[in-house]
Amino acid sequence: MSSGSVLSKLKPAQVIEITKAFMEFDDNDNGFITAQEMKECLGRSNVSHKDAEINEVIASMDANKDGTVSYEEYMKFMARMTTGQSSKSSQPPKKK
Ligand SMILES: [Ca+2]
Ligand SMILES: [Ca+2]
Repeated sequence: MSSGSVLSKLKPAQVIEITKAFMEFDDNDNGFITAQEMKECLGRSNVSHKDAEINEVIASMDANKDGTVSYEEYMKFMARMTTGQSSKSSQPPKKK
């Protein structure tokens, strides 16, 4: 069951934006983002990044810890980011 309450807070335009970004990241169109794909995508757009940071972002999105980020995991993560209090995103919550 996929209907999360966070998702319903997003505006349709935001959902479209976020979905587009997902498709950009998902280079081989299999519906999952890997750290590798995200690194390559950022590399293509000349966004400077550290591998360790990407790994961290992927890990924080990867709710079921299978090493890839599904569309659903990604959407939930982005929904939290988008609807959360702080709009600046680069500080993933520290978890023990
Ligand atoms: Ca993929
Ligand atoms: Ca996953």
